[in-house]
Amino acid sequence: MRFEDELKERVLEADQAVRDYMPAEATFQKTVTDAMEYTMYAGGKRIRPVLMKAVFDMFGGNASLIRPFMAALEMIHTYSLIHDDLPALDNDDYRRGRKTAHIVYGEAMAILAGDSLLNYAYETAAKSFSLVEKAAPEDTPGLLQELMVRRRLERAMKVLACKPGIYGMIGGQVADVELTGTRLSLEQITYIYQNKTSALIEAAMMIGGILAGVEDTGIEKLEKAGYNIGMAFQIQDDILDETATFEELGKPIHSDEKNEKVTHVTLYGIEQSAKEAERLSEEAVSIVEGFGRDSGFLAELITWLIHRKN
Ligand code: GRG
Repeated sequence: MRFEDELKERVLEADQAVRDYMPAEATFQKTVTDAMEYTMYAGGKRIRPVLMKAVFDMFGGNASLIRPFMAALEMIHTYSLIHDDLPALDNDDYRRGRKTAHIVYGEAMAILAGDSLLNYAYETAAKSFSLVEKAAPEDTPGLLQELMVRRRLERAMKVLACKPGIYGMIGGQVADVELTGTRLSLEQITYIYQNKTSALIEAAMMIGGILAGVEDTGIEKLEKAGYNIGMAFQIQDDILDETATFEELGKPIHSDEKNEKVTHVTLYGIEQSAKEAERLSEEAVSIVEGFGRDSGFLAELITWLIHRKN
């Protein structure tokens, strides 16, 4: 299948996992579930769950246990975007081609919608435990196998809890906020990108591998590949902020300049930054190819990410 067609199919698959696990009912909390859906269904690229599933498939994972994790990671990512756009942070009016959640629902509801997505992500991932007995027969032929699957779920939960936290995405965001307006060093930029952006991509790669039964040294390699992909992804994000149009991005351009943010592009210029994104991305491709599995789609996806236009 052509890469573009497979990507479309896989984005639909990720989107369906998200839709299947979003809250189905609401009474007095309906405004907040509306605000959650408003941003969730605004047309994000679904890169993180697509990466997770691509790794899982590469290692021959074959159970539905991954679907709650795909949905959960996209919920965490979407919460971070809603909060990132708030007046106290980037104060952006547009995201994913639409007015941001706080513009439409007000600041209080946007804060609560972000909080709700974060909590609901863990409610969702925890549902995977009740799927163990219903999982594909080859995953549960006996008690020992069932214990092994539960152990994988526990490890995946741990990654899902740590990577978005203070030693991951939040840590990066704290440094980003505190250092805004200062002349950043490469070390500071690397810390911010590694945590703010790579942490969730590392989580996607690691959870895909853990649920497919990859051993510890393999998970370390997947984490490293996720680091590289995230760094390259963020550098491309910086480049697009300078070179793309509002229509392409679905959000304001030159927002880094507006927010006085020093980026990789500020330090090195577009050409050098593009070269660095390419280097990081090529290294990630060679890590996934090194597993000796059918890495065709995953390798093309990693390369596509640094040539994307939004
Ligand atoms: C808890 C107050 C509070 C804030 C958390 C952690 C955080 C805010 C924000 C980080 C969010 C951020 C802007 C990360 C940068 C990563 C990045 C380039 C995100 C955009 O990801 P895409 O391009 O977005 O995958 P789509 O819309 O396609 O899903």
